Amino acid sequence: MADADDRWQLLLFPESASSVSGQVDTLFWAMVVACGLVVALVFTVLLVFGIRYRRGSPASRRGSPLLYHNRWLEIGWSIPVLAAFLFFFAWGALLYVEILDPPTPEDGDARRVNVIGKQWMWKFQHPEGIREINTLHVAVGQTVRLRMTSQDVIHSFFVPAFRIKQDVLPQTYTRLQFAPTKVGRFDLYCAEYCGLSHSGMVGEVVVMPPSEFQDWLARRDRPGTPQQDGERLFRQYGCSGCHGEASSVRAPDLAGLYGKPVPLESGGTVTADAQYLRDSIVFPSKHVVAGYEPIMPSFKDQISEEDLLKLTAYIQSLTPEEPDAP
Ligand code: HEC
Ligand SMILES: [Cu+2]
Repeated sequence: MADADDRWQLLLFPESASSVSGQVDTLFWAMVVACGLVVALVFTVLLVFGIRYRRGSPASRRGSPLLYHNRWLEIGWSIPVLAAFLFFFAWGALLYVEILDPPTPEDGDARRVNVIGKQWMWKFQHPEGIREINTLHVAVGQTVRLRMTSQDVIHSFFVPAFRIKQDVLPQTYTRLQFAPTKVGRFDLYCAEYCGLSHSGMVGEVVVMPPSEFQDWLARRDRPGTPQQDGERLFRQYGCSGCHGEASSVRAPDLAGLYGKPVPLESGGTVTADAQYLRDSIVFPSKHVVAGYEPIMPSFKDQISEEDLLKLTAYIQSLTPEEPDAP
């Protein structure tokens, strides 16, 4: 019976277990209170007038002239309402930016975990190379940065206890980060209807004390870090044939590229973030680097999402000490 009670508690109001969940809850309750006040006002007036002017009541219905328009009354109710909405908008926007803001060095080292959603599971790869399906192990207090993409349709990564949710899209890298503040197991859902077994696309985030997490890491096989695998793939797919130092083809040097602005042949510049690197491989003609011929072949449908994430991680690692851009 206790279990059933816990379940209800969880569904109605999940516990608060990340560095931002308290702030999200404060905003939520402030909105509930604001809406509650409006409801109370409307129903009080409704009730008072309903009773006062009920059929047969002796209350006077004449005396004051009929009022069709009163400018001050209209300004008086529209401006405060506008101000209230803008207040909640600003509060929500600031909090949203804070949740997505990259962690600063004071936050300590963030762990980069790659996430791939597919019908109907979550696949994770840790920076050490360890893979997991539907379960993500992390250490309490450490910021975790997810780089997420989908292998098929749109999914959404949702951990109610952390108050974080982000769409996971095909052909696109989205990101999400969190710093868990409590040890425990927390539900992970797909929050975007994604086909027949959408409701089965669930998992959990297991938050461990740091020392236990280190033990957990140590017990796992390490098939190779994403960077190491990416370096191998870079040769395997023939990228090094053009981008390598010994190449006779004129192709840009990828060292030092990540996070920098890239001038384009079409004019303008783009920042070489993870999404740009992915696009460069899958849709090379989308952004042609200024001063180069568009000779790079498209690798669309030839490289799996896992391998694209590894190639991206490898190219990213060619830029040392770059602040952890998206
Ligand atoms: C046939 C030669 C060739 C091959 C093979 C090739 N590239 Fe390229 N690549 C180019 C050229 C030329 C450009 C610059 C023109 C452009 O942007 O399309 C380029 C651009 C890029 C860029 C953007 C560089 C910048 O400075 O902004 C990235 C990233 C990249 N390639 C990665 C790869 C990866 C990863 C592979 C292997 C999967 C690969 N390339 C295979 C020739 C090649
Ligand atoms: Cu899904």
